[in-house]
Amino acid sequence: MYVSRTEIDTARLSPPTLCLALQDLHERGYVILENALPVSWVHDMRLAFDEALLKLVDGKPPQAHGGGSPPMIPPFLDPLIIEHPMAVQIVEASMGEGVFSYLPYGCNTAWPGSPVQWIHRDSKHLFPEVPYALPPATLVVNIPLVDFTLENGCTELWPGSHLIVDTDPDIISDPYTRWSEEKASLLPSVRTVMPAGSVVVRDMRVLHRGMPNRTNIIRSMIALVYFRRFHRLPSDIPCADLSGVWDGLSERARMLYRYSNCPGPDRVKKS
Ligand SMILES: O=C(O)CCC(=O)C(=O)O
Repeated sequence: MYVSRTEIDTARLSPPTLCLALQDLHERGYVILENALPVSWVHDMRLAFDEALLKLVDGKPPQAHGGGSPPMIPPFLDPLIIEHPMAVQIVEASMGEGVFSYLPYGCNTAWPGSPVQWIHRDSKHLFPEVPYALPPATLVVNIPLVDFTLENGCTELWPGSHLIVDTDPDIISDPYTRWSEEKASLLPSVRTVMPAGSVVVRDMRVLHRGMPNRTNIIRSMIALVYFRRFHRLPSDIPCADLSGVWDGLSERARMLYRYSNCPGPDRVKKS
């Protein structure tokens, strides 16, 4: 969707644009903000990523899809990547404040010569046992660093497929079975033809696949995963500092109480 000059300059979507973005995200399963990032920024970032990605494969590009992470140093920690204001605005409007992510983020890379991927979901339904789709619990933000075209393998998506529920948990638990191929065959798909520097927010349950890159350029796309807050403890629960006793707890206790033991910003009490 189109983002106005004013929205880009103020780094904030207007209420009507945000409303349309959320409608796309919830109905189609993704929203694309075209040209959200400055052309010169994208150009420089692409060069830095190409260099970092090539280092990860020792200068020998595999003819495959890859998911390497760049080192978490400048320029890869640029706020326009790790906290893109309009992406975060959409993510928070959809999943609530207090969403969280992790570093390093990834970079979906269709190396020249890469083949077609399996159709898959990146996340399951949070409650696969209920016969209806709930709002998203995980969203991915993608930033293509090159123009995405049919020739260089722009991603194929099945709009609306995040809403498909399947009451057989054995089938839905494996995204790489024929289940996804069969479901996708019932729906029309789209290709994400879009300019470099667009910002995509996608429900991770949407069926999708990487497509063949028939060019000699590296088709790179930044990928950051955001989680809904309820995967963590509510921030207003007072927690004991367990650092002195942590090592003496069982593995199961450490797993059960893993968020109690990190007195980071997430544990700061709300004033
Ligand atoms: O690189 C692509 O086009 C698709 C990436 C992908 O399959 C994924 O994000 O899970």
